[in-house]
Amino acid sequence: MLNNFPLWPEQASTLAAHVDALYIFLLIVTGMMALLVFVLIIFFAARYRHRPGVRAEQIEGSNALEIVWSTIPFLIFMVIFAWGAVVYFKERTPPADATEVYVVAKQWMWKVEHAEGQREINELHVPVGRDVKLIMTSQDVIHSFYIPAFRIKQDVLPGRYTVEWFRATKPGVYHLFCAEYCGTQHSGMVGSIIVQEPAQYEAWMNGGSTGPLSATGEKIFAELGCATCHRTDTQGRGPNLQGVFGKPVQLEDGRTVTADENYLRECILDPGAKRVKGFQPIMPTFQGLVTEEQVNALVAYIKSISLSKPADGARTNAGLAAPDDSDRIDAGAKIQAQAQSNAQPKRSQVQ
Ligand SMILES: [Cu+2]
Repeated sequence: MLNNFPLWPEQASTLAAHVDALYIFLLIVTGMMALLVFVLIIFFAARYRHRPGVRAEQIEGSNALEIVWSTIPFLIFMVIFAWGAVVYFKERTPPADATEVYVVAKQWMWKVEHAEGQREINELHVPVGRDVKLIMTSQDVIHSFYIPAFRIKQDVLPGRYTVEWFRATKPGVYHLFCAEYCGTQHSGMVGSIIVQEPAQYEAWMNGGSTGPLSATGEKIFAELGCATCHRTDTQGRGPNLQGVFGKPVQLEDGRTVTADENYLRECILDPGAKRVKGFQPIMPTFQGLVTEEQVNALVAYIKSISLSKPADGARTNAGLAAPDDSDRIDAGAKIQAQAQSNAQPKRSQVQ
């Protein structure tokens, strides 16, 4: 009987139990408070009811009572706050080694692309027991990627990436909903999360792929001519992109930003916004020239040339961060010097 009348969705991710525990705690606390209020209303109504010949008398306040009924709720609220913060940070912090999947939302479908190149629409295949990080954007309006059984939901915005992650704990097929009203067919913007045993998943993954997303990105990088400026030596007119991902980048305006997915994306679509120190504003925007999927592929490619050896990742990050940056800045200075020295002979030739 109770199986046919579930109170909440199945718990199918490592986060689900944490969210449910907090939710049940909130239900118990608020339920007990509501009960207390109702009991006191009935008790006081009976105890202090109007009686013939008895007059109401003024009751002075009680400091002890006020301290008690302020302190206890305060402590309960602080427990809710701290517990909620712990669950929130768990949900908001994808593990560093999570498998990355790109999601593009549009009216009214979900387009999914795996790092290995597999593409899906309104479906997402994932293996059980592996951390999966979704890097999501929208090509039109705001959507929201909601998997009730995993207890995760994240808005998907046009013009930037948002991220959510999960680790599925049970094979099965779970609902995917758009949870942000996004137009007439919003209610039809649904899909399935298909959680498979690792062997099954590998078999699915090996069928009909178009090649790794990063290889697609490399092809686009070449086709768009990016490589003519973003050279892998120090002679390029644009920054060398090898090893850039995840590192701090010094900007022309003095700020330092981290080269994450959103930064790379912004550099492709609005190159002037956060220009790297030492480089000229010569890069054209690719806004309107590349699709969201192509931007994802380019970002995946730039990441792949930064993180090619995950095993050495920590050492590379620590050891090369500073030299990389200074190389890039040196390169910029060299280019400026070159530009000046190039300009000189040209002028003399003209004369
Ligand atoms: Cu939607």
